[in-house]
Amino acid sequence: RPRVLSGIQPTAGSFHLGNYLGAVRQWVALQESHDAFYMVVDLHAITVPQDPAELRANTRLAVAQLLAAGLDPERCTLFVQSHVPEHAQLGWIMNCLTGFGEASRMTQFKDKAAKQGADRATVGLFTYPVLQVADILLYQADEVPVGEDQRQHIELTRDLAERFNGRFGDTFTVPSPYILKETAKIFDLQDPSVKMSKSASTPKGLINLLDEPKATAKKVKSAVTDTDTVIRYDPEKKPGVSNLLSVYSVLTGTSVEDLERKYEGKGYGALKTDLADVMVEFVTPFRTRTQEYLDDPETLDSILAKGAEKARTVAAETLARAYDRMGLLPAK
Ligand code: AQP
Repeated sequence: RPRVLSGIQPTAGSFHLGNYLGAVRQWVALQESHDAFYMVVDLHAITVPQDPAELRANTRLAVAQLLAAGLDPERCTLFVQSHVPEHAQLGWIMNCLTGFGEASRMTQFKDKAAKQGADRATVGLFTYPVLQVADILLYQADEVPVGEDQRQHIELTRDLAERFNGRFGDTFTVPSPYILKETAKIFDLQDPSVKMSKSASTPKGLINLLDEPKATAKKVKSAVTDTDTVIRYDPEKKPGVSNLLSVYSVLTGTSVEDLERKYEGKGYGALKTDLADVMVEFVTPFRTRTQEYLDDPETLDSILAKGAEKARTVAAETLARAYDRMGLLPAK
């Protein structure tokens, strides 16, 4: 079985629709066909200021949401990044192979640093893409299911894997991104020229899966479209409508062409009302299931303990090989 690995940050509390459609949904599907490793990346969450109690609560909440979304601990390895110390250890090795200029070109860092302000952005934020490289290479992942915004980081991962292999001998699998075209980038409902994002979206443009379903329906109904009236998929000319069609299509398993036919001659209001219903039907049981997992912290912790143990077995073996290849003297 080919191996997949991916992670999600516990920063925001609720996952948003972009996280779910761009990444988590694929994770659920891939656990059937792949040897799957999925983690909550708490070490990435501390690259920006955070509150300790909130981080702890949000880490559990992220795990509960992953289970509610359909991850099955019998079919995948689900763990918390900081429970596997090899991430930080291989992260350092990768830092030592990354050029300063190379790291400076990461657009996500530039965006996030700009938001923090130049003086407040940390070195951790600067090197977080390199930690992500280590996250992936530790598990010898073949594929990495992510949204489009992560493509540059997967490219960096490939470059560093090849660099290490070239210098020290074959050690790491060179991974490929697994990005589905339809859901690669879900856009802000109020500004369909930018991606839906926890930090950049306006509250009205961001669908948090754990929000009150009624509030979610309202956001869908007030999504920005255009002054035309035709319901047609055309991301260039009609980004708002196209975004709604993509979401609708994926959540219901109906092709975009079928949706275009269904709404021929109908107005945007009809599309939005129906999509609002689809969203409510999706988020209502998701919220209930998330709460059920949160109410049972012992089960959650035992899932994470087993996950960390399985993850460490693989990670420790890779790290030992990398240390050895680089010439670090083994401890006796
Ligand atoms: N709008 C999106 N469309 C498709 N995929 C998306 N992802 C995020 N936003 C979209 C994917 O979700 C996964 C987990 O993301 P993360 O935990 O790394 O969070 P993030 O990417 O930092 O999420 P945000 O909301 O985009 O945060 P900020 O505002 O901090 O930049 C990833 O696979 C990501 O591609």
